[in-house]
Amino acid sequence: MAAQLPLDDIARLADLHPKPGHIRFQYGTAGFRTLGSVLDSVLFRVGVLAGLRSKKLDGKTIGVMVTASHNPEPDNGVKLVDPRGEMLEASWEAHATSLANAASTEDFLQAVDAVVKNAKIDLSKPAKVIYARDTRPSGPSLVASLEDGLKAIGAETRDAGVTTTPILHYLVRAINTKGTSAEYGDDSEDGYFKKLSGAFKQLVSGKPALPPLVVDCANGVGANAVEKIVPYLGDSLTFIPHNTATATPGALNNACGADYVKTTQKLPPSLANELKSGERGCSFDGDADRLMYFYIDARNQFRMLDGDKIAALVAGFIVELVKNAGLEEKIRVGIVQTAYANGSSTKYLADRLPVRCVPTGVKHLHHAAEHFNIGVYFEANGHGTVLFSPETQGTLASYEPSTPAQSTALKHLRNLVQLINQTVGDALSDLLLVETVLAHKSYSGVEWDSLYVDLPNRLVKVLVADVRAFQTEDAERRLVSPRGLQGKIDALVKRYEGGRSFVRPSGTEDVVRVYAEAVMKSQADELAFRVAGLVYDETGGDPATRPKEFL
Ligand code: 16G
Ligand code: MG
Repeated sequence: MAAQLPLDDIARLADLHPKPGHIRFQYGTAGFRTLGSVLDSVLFRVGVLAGLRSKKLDGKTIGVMVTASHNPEPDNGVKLVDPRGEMLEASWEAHATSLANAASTEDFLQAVDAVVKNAKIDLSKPAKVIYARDTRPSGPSLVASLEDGLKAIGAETRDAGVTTTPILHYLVRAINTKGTSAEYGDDSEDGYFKKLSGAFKQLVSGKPALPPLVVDCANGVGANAVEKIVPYLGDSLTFIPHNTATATPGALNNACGADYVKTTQKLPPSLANELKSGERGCSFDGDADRLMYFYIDARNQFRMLDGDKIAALVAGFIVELVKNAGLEEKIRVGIVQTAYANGSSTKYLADRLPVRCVPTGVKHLHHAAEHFNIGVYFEANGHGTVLFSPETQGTLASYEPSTPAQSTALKHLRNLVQLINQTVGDALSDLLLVETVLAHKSYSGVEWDSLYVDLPNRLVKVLVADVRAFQTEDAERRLVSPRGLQGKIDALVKRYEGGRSFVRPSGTEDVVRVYAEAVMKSQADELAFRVAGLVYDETGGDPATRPKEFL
């Protein structure tokens, strides 16, 4: 007889985690994310779902990360990690949403049964799940709810404790590739730190050490990772960690971290006296999968080096190594960006490399990057990584260089494969990557920044009656609905020199986002607010209550 669902166990435990009545949950770009205090039932159900996902994939280990990234401390969230360490396959997002919204235990059992049938899951397969959480106060109780769900479905579990999102992704891939030719590393934090630091030390060996690097840890779990990697790095790189108060209530992501830097385009106030003219620093977000750099220029002004600048720096370096290794005929390097990429970065990169634009969200960038031999992807917000296709890794492993210069470049490329966390954006791995390039090029922030000059830009959010009325095409660069609105935006944009603007519904908040750039800052601001005004008027906003800044 085919294996059955343990309905009694599921029902008994599900009763302990009832769904709050009036909330509708949605597995979106960032998994489930909302106030931590209302997520108990969601975590239980995600536990059951993770077990089913593992069974579906023949007992491969699935990851579950409990985090709300750069959101404020009262928020929390959860997302699943597929066996190769990548985001949950998109077709399962609907299963997650349907389980999360079942109104009662009985409805939940039916929803589980429907997923089993719909996804044709063989229940006799084992279920294996590894989970972790960030430093949020709501984490422990949410993990307990998750554990109940995993117990209900009979999963074999491993608790990775408090760690960063990218370390959890690394562990998932390391576990699932153990003993295969694609072995990713030892499946422990120690394995991760050894892999990254080992490659970094080789890459910078013989280069003069860079000045110490200020790291803003957002008062989040990245602080732990930074502290732990220090002994592995030895004197190859020195950190000056800041915002490491992971136990201080309310400190997480508060006036610090990568999202603060990107959205305010300012230095976190806590670093005000830490950086002198010419010095560089960087910020992680709350779960350490985003990285923003910055420096103080000769006029004592803060200068931001965002994901686009990181992409330009890193892609340039990799292209040069591929060429120096004599592999440019064999290995095609490409870039993936979103509509948020600064227009100057797109121009700079497109003059040198193939560039693709995709919708916002890591899964879109990641999949597009897989189509290149080496795919570099970064969102402007600092989330990104570099993917080396399996064939390219094979080429790098077997290639016989014919000159000493080729041999050196090849060695660097092989070390980059080890240094870069290819499962997902990783602030720590990306930091080491940036430092590698700076060391090789003897760049300070100034030279790096001068690769191209950012166009001034502005991001605005608009509260509208119904976010779902906004639909886009062309990688979110154009609106198809509400009908007629795009035409008006086009007409407005034409009036601004170097103008570009787009409107898209957020995947993580109930708002519409408006981005604009232009040659002058005042013009970028004006364009953003004018477009926001159009959005507001078009969609049933009462002109009398129209926010004043929308001109
Ligand atoms: C999430 C995404 C990030 C994206 C952001 C957009 C992942 C892991 N993270 O944080 O890539 O830039 O959402 O948010 O996919 P928005 O839709 O609210 O603008
Ligand atoms: Mg994050």
